[in-house]
Amino acid sequence: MAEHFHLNTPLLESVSMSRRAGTPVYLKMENSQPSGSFKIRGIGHLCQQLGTKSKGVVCSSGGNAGMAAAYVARKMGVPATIVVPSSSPPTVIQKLQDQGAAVQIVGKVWDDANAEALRLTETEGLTYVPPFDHPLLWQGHASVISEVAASLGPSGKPGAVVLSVGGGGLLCGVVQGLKDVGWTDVPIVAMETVGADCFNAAVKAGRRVTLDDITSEAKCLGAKTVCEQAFKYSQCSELKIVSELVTDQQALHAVETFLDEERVLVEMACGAALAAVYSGLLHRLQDEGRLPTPLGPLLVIVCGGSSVDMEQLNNLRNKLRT
Ligand code: PLV
Repeated sequence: MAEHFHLNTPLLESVSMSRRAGTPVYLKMENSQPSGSFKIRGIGHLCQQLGTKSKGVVCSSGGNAGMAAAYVARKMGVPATIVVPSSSPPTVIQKLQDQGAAVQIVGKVWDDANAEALRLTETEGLTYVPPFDHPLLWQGHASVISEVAASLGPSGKPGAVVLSVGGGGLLCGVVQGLKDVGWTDVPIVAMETVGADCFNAAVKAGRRVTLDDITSEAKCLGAKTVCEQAFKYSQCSELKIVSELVTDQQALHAVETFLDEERVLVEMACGAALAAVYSGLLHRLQDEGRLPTPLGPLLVIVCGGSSVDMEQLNNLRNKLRT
């Protein structure tokens, strides 16, 4: 069996984003993972630790965790059941089936699908693969930072890391990675969209809160409650985590600009992070003294995502531009 399932992804310097940000911008291209997103790092690691003798895995997902679980299960020769909410576009369901997974569509948002996955764990004896809330996932995701450290070399420490937050698994993994390489003083800009903002809501309330609904089109950020570890990190004085929101329009604009300038199509979930650069948010954070000026090289985790194609992009344009 392969040592791990993920790839060491390219770290690209973006000239056009650097010009906008006023500092070198490095893109960690997680869109080029075999499953289309960073999720394979954590899920590959978790499945290797838990799933080898499993009679099957079950994963609840907004789409991308499911893609990673289906890919890994196929490689391990283990059956996979992926439970997705009805918000998942048909293209994702098709891609999951192409990976050999059995797909169940349950409920309106990820939380509903997750309840069904947990039920199947009990009734069918399947191994539960959580999409964001497990220490083994975070340990797997942490490799994204050790790769960056290896690529940038000893003098290449980032000035800040920009990433997207759904349930908080990527955030926890990046914090873990920063700890592993001794970069805990590097600020993290944690991006969400308005309407898929469970981390921002928790930071504002000073406690974890459960959103009433997911109203953003960034469905893969659509967990109603952030995981406890992500909230704990937000309260930790040794870390600097800046939680920020963009609108769906700003996230879509970022997806379109990224496609134009970098020739790569990513999901709205990823557009949220890219919008930190394209919307001018970083400059505002610097003006407010919440990020240093000058800022060192900016590391943007291009988390990727498979829930997008030209048709989906056109649908989003029509929906968000009316
Ligand atoms: N998506 C999860 C959770 O959905 C999933 O099941 O696929 N960027 C992309 C492209 C993602 O797919 C996700 C999570 C994130 C960012 C956020 O990662 P997280 O959940 O670890 O904070 C409900």
